[in-house]
Amino acid sequence: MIKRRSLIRLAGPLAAAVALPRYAFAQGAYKSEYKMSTVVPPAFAWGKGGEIFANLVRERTGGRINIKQYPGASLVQGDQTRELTAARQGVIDVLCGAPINWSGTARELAVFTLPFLMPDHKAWDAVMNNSALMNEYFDMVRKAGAEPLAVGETGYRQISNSKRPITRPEDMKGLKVRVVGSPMYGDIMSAMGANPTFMSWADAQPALASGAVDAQENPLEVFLAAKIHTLGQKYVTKWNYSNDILLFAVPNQIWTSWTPADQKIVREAAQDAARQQVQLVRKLFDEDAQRVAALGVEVHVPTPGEMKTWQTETRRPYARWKAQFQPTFVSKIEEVVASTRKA
Ligand code: X2X
Repeated sequence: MIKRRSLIRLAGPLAAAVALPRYAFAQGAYKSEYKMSTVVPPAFAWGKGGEIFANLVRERTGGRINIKQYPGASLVQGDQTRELTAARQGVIDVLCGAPINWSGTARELAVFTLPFLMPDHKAWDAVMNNSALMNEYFDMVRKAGAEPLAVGETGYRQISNSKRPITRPEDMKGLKVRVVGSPMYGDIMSAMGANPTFMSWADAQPALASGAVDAQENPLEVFLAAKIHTLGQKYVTKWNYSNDILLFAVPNQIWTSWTPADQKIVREAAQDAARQQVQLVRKLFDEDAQRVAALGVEVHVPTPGEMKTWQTETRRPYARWKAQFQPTFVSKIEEVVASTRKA
């Protein structure tokens, strides 16, 4: 098959030369289906964000842009760390994911997950609503090969385990903790004396069930939706140590194939979906400790003193990873967060 898209790419400069609107050519390139990857399905708030987005786009384009959701990162055989690479290669057409998963491909995009960087939603909102900051971040996304459309929230990540309540750093010693494919999360767990093991979300659940690992960290809405308590996880500590954005983005080669009018529709749909998704996550966050406790899980909410200890424990990996991301950008985030502490 002759690649229609490569013909169109050739036609692009020609079209510009004869002053024809480029989209007259691009329009022919529309696919019958745009494949969107999400790690979790719509039963989870962040999978739901993807579903809302796809539905809005379908409605508002009259079906011209038909986004189909593939949960379980199934387009990359469950290996969520390959999502961004697959998007660059044309295997994934739409991203609705947590950049922490793409640390191996575009490390700097995971900057928001630095430990205890944004201690609460007040800090989080101040950062996300700071347009200068977010424009700078969006430029990093563009450099990584995708057009950023909107950001939602995957949620504050909490530790759970099968062995004992975690209230002090000593309690972490020797615990085998499953983490996602982010070396930073591995460093954080090692700094606390635990033994991190990297595995995908698909592999994590059997590993918890068999006892191959003792612990995991995820937002409690994920803990609830995936029924992690049935996998022997009896203790939860709600320490809000890290929170990632949910990034809605479209790889450049797909983005530029759409008309400006459709780009606008898609961007607005992503923004609307992100807003709804954040509302969902926040509502769940407010109730999650109670709901998890109702399942017979022991939930510990750290005291302010305990929170200070956790922050001290993660100071070293924080400094190391701040240097690995873009340190000046991190400093700007820190300033915005600090301004919310005074108010
Ligand atoms: O794999 C995980 O832990 C999950 C679902 O939270 C992510 O995709 C980062």
